[in-house]
Amino acid sequence: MSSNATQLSKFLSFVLRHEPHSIGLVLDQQGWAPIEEVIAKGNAAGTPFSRADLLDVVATSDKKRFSLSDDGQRIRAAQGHSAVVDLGLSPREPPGVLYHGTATRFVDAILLEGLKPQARQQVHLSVDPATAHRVGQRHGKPAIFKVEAAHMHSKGFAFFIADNGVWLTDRVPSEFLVLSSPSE
Ligand code: HQG
Repeated sequence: MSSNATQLSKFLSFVLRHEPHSIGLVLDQQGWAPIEEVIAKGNAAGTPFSRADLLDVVATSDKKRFSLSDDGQRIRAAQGHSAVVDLGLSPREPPGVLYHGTATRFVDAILLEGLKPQARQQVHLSVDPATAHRVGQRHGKPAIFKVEAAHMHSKGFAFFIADNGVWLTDRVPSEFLVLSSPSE
């Protein structure tokens, strides 16, 4: 991704996940916004980009961060929201184990309190430890938790899969967490 595309991706993440009002945008209940409106309001707010630029970011996003509606008229962030949205995802049976990457400085608190969504709407979980490692690195020295997802599911916790394959759940109590050893 070019540096311009990276900047546009960050801008779109900011408005579609966190602060749509910062450019006068209103997301619908499921987090969608009309593409034309995102372009017009983004440009008016000082971030110049075209429809082609936006579609390029959607197509090349390494984590498939953005989804287009079936009619191609609307865009939303696949996950990561702090804005209150209901993505309308159906509960799904998770794999036996999922992974959560964090930073070592959060480990003690997580072992005590479990995983909480913090500023986001849900806890984000990865299907493999390598992805969790990359997520954790964003915060500092990475630490990886195994999440006993199937066990949680059997106890009635709901899991969802975002459009880009990231698993979501409301919280993970610490009894379902196992800290991975660094060699794993
Ligand atoms: C931690 C990125 C202390 C949690 C990624 C994490 C993901 C606690 C941090 C998506 C805690 C929140 C989300 C507790 C959780 N005490 N710390 N009880 N419970 N935490 O960024 O999962 O690149 O909101 O471990 O790839 O890191 O932006 O969540 O370290 O999919 O597209 O609190 O964002 O995608 O951090 O990342 P975040 P996350 P993008």
